[in-house]
Amino acid sequence: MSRPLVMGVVNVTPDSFSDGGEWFAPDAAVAHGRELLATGADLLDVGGESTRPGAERPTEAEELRRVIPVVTALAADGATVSIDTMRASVAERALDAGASMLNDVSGGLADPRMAPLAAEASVPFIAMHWRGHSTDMQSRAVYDDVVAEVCSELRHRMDSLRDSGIRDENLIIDPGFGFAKTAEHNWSLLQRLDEVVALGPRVLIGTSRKAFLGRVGRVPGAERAPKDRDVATAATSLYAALHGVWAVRVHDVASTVDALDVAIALEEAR
Ligand code: PMM
Repeated sequence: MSRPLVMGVVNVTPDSFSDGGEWFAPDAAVAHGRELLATGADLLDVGGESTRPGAERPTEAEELRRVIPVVTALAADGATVSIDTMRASVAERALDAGASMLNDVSGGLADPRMAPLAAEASVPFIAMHWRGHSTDMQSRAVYDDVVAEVCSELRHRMDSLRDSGIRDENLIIDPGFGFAKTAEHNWSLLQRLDEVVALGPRVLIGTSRKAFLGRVGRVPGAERAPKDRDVATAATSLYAALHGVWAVRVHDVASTVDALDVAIALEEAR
């Protein structure tokens, strides 16, 4: 087993479900990114658009205003910065500001200029399984076999991204926990993560603080608040490590680093 990388989330948004508003001021976001690095993050993912179900999109100008100063400062510190955006224009400006990785939750579907940009820039590109924008994505959470369908849709996406010129070594895939998925879909995807890993490219997962983890062990209707889901998130990080993922995207880096240290200790005891 190799230890997955830990990607720390820096949301520069007023309305993310997990930490909405908390790091909205650029200085607060930069300080938060530095804290995540100090607690063991290998990479930072800076995003300016909330993708919680039902969220409205910010304008391009607003998204740029949110993320560019934060990317600039963290990259200047020497951090490996990924930009979480569906807009090629934002991705391009973030690369100019020092980002070295693209994270597109639409896998290049939302903006036809994204894949050519990623190919031209020749940087790692995270392509997540996606069926549509957050405003109505939960109506698309309809599957006969969620794992088979997510894998098949990711395979098509990978073919299309390769056709756009993205090289295999730069391709990273993500099954997209919570995006057009119910809690049951998320559990099936986690339980059959091996099938996603078997697709070939490196895999990143983002289960952090998502609603399905808020319900685990609770009676129906009683949910943990997003901030009380970090222990459950760390458990999924350990599970994902044992199933061969390349990286986990988390809000609370310290708890996931502890869980991964357990995975490493187990490996060393073999
Ligand atoms: N989840 C969110 C945002 N960006 N990116 C990837 N690659 N995978 C995810 O699962 C993912 C993502 C939503 O969570 P947040 O905005 O509260 O961090």
